[in-house]
Amino acid sequence: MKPRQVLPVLAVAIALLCLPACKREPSPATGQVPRATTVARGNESADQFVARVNAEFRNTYAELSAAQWISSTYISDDSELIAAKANERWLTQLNGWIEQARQYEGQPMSAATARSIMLLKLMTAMPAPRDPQRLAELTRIASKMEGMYGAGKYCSKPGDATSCKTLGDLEDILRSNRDYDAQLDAWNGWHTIAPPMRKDYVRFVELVNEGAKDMGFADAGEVWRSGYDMPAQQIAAETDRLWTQVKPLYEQLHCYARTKLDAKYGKDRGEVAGRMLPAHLMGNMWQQDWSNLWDVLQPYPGASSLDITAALQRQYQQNYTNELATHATAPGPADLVDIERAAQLDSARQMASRAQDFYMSLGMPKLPASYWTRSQFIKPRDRDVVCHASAWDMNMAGDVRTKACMKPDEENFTTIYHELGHVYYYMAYNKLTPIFQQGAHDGFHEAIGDTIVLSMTPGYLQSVGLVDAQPSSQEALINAQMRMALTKVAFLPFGLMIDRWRWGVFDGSIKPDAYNSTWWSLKAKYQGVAPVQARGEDFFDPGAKYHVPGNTPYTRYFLANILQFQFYKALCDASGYKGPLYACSFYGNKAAGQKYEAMLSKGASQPWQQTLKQLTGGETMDASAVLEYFAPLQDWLKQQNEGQTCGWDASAAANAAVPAAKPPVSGPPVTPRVPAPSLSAT
Ligand code: X8Z
Ligand code: ZN
Repeated sequence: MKPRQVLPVLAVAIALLCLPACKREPSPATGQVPRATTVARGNESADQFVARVNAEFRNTYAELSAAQWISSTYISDDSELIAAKANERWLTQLNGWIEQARQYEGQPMSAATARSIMLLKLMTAMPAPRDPQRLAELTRIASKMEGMYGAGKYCSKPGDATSCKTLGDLEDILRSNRDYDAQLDAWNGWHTIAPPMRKDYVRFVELVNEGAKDMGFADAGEVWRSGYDMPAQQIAAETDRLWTQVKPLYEQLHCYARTKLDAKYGKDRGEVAGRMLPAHLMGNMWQQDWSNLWDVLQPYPGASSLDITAALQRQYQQNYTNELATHATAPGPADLVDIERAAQLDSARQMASRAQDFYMSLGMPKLPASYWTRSQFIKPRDRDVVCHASAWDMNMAGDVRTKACMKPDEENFTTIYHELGHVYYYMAYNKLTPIFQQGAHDGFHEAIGDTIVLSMTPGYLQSVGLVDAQPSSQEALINAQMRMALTKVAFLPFGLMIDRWRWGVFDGSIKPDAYNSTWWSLKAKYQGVAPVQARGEDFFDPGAKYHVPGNTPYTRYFLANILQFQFYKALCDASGYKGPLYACSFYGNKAAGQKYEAMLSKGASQPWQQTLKQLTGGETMDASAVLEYFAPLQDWLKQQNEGQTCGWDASAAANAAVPAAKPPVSGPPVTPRVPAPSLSAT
């Protein structure tokens, strides 16, 4: 349910497919939170049953969202407990509905009712055991792992809190420090947060598998694969097919990046055994987005300037100056901290506002006033929070929010466009019955905002004052294409490998004693990246990626990275655009906006194939629009790579990673947990 899937956080517990929430309504007679004990009514028809489930769902949703929001934006033992309990009630209630639905198998019912019953079983990414003790254990572990990730810190001097760095601090190093050892220390440091989760994760897998079996699935991975309006086994083949389409493009990009890293660091350090890319040198903790390596990988320095980060930082400086000017007297040190934070918040809101402007230019509504007051835009300074960006529908009735720890840089800028895609989806389908308040499939949800990001062409960026007028040269085109490819193409194999790992973990083909080595074998196979030092089973590197402890399925992002090009092409067509695909921006085009809104408002009320057809004319996910978009870059990369042996030998690093190595001793954060907020403090 939701708190919508988009939100990872909640997803933890809640469902995976997002559900929307409803407005907070008075609970049943006592006015207390319902105890998830909904009972089947003897003579209820299937249609009546679904109507009741929708009403009950709406009734309990807001409480669950609120508990999850608090635990993500105020990590403490108490908020963790409250979230686990709320989730326990929700999953108990969901199990009850699923059980009650069995009586309608094979009975006549409307198509909408049949679809609703089918979706019920897929409503959570965390299928819970029927056994109440084990269900409660599951929700406790889920909340705990999410809290561990959110509060994770690397303390280079154990016991000295001043030496501790958050994920954001460590990502800053990977983003902008090109020193080999500094990057390695940041990368190793973040990965120290995960080994303490390993035991919990093993138990978590046992418990969700039990829940899946209770529902009649083989394992939790099968539940995840069943959400695509096709037989579960077919989605693996579909993703393989799509990957085969785009793999040659990725291999060319990989080859080019390796040449550049060799030139920068020397062949002995710019690559690792098997001609793979060193995990800590890609500008990103998980090597899923290489755009931070722009300084190393930019094809034609000086041919055009697409330095959006620099422009955002200039805006931030201006905000700082403005905030400073509001002080009549000379500010003291505490004032300066306040001023800095006020300027950060100004920048974050400006970025969100710029994103809103794009959606509004398509004819979509303004975000509600509560969005601006209730969202978390920047990292609070007094407590741990889950910084991983997410979008929330708190009540299925207009209380929509984003939660992020924004900084003024390009990645955060595009991320807020992504998050607002979720938010506009919520708002568009809020009028549907609660069970249908989900994406057509989860990849659709992830693709909405990214489609807008594809429309952020150099021309658009110039029109909003973020870059200067762009020359229309071949060099400028290749620069623009490379900028997009470092995000979109680099991501593809990562988008695939995470669930290749989890599907194997859930079906038992990857056993706990091979969690880490298999993780790296898959990283090698799909991404062609490898660690520079052995990562044995003392590590738990999957736990260092949010979606693993957060239990958010990941195939959605792979599918989204393909689908968004299909959506983009369809919207460009709808806008009447005629030129090459990569140059299209449908900013300001109401015809495109109407078509998009029509798709969003369908939610999950019909099979996604139908929804896709209404937008694009086709019923199949297909990567040819990706290839069409990047055709100039692919030609250019082939020329650049001429004479190189492209590709890599994945077995080389898998072997290298086998010997166990001791993790560094830095240990979990030494900072104590903050106390829970006082109830009267709101
Ligand atoms: O998790 C996200 C979003 C929230 S749905 C920030 N993304 C994936 C990730 O960060 O790993 C967007 C891109 C892929
Ligand atoms: Zn998302």
